[in-house]
Amino acid sequence: MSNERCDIAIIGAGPAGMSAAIVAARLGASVVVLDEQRGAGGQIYRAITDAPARRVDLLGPDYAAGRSLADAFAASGARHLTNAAVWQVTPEGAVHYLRDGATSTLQAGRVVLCSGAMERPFPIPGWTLPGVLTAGAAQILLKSADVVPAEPVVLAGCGPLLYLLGWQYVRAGVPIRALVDTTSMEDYRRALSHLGGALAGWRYLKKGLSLMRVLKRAGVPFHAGAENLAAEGDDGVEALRFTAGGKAHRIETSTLLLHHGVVPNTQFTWSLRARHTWDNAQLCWRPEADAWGALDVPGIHVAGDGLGIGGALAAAQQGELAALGAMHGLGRITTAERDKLAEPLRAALREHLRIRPFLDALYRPKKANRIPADDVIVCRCEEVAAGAIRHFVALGCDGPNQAKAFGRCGMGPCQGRQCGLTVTELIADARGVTPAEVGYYRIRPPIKPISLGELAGAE
Ligand SMILES: Cc1cc2nc3c(=O)[nH]c(=O)nc-3n(C[C@H](O)[C@@H](O)[C@H](O)COP(=O)(O)OP(=O)(O)OC[C@H]3O[C@@H](n4cnc5c(N)ncnc54)[C@H](O)[C@@H]3O)c2cc1C
Repeated sequence: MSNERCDIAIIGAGPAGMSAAIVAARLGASVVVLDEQRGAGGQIYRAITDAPARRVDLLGPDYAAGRSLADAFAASGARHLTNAAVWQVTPEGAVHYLRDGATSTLQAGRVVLCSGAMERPFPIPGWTLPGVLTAGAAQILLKSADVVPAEPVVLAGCGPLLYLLGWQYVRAGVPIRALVDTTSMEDYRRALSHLGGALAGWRYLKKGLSLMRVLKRAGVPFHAGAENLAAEGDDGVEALRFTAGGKAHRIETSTLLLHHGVVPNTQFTWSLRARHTWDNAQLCWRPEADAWGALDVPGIHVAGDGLGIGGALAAAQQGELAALGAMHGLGRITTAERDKLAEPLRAALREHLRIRPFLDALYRPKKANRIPADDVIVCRCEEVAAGAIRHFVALGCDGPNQAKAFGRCGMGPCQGRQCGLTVTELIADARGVTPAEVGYYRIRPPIKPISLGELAGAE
């Protein structure tokens, strides 16, 4: 097994990881950035370095803005290991990864986890039918391969990414049969109490409103306040059923794209046994970290959406702050240097985060779309339905780890990545306690699927 060494290993080449690498390399560190994607960019700027001009234009200015960051990253001197799926990070700073079918290890003085966000599970009846995807998955196909659905699609749920994809589809000429929005009057009322923050972050607000205007102008049918969502079909999705404005609706489609927000990808931080908090505003777990993104596991930092959802610009500031923290931890910059460099970053970070309470309140996913009815599959790998988990609770199952023992829930190849949040909330609801009391899966490596053959063939 190769044992390459570096000062700082960064997992993820999104805005947080690229920004962290640029700062650390500029300050003289040897930096290695590992990412399973074939190019830099992360989720927001996916495939930016080889996207043709036509696609960059179609995806819009926020996507195009990633080019200068990716160029600065490429020129930074940091080493970028593409197609490198990291399957374990240890508290001692060993980073194990799989690349071209072989495993290797990198030993780092400090590790900065910038592994970003993932889409929140949206477990409604029929969500496992072929033809039901997440909006993010559909956007990945568009960003990385120019692939879009040929048949009219239905977009359902809420949140900026759903409307952004709708906007991008309109520009790409993809027919949208309907946008079914779950945001209700109650959500608008709740969000109003955070209007101050929204006005301070008016640029984000303006951007969101202009996306909606384009969708409206394009004549996309819009259903507000949708409830009781269910995908219908036998071998594949045929229609979305829902109620809105007191009426039942059924819209036929062979492609249903669901989305109600993104949540931090906490698999690494859980596997490192870092402390986590249940965030009641964003309804998800977030790792506890100090102002430099340092976890309570010495030598490990976290930055970007993996720390809590703040968006790409906030992620970039957090990446830079984590790099300063890591360089200080390695004794490469003084406390005074670190604090001086951090000052403008903190001010910019505060600005970017001002809109969050408004967005979190407005797009708070509905309980019915997070905690499903008994017949809905929760753990897709092992096909465990919500009713089975409620039955486990009735038999004395306290939390996600016991659910594994009771019925293999969360035991499949994704190791609970897809079902973890739903299982926590479902058990909390069934027991009448808080998600914090229920806890999460005890995550163990491999974080990414790896075969025994690949493991045995380790260099
Ligand atoms: C599917 C999806 C699409 C999104 N699209 C947009 C968008 O178009 N516009 C927008 O404003 N926001 C978008 N977001 C939100 C997005 O998360 C941004 O806020 C921003 O990209 C966060 O930056 P980041 O650096 O924290 O993480 P990310 O940009 O998510 O980067 C994380 C990187 O870590 C890598 N990674 C994760 N785990 C591993 C591992 N085990 N091994 C190796 N590499 C790993 C990933 O490949 C990824 O490149 C999207 C989110 C998702 C989940």
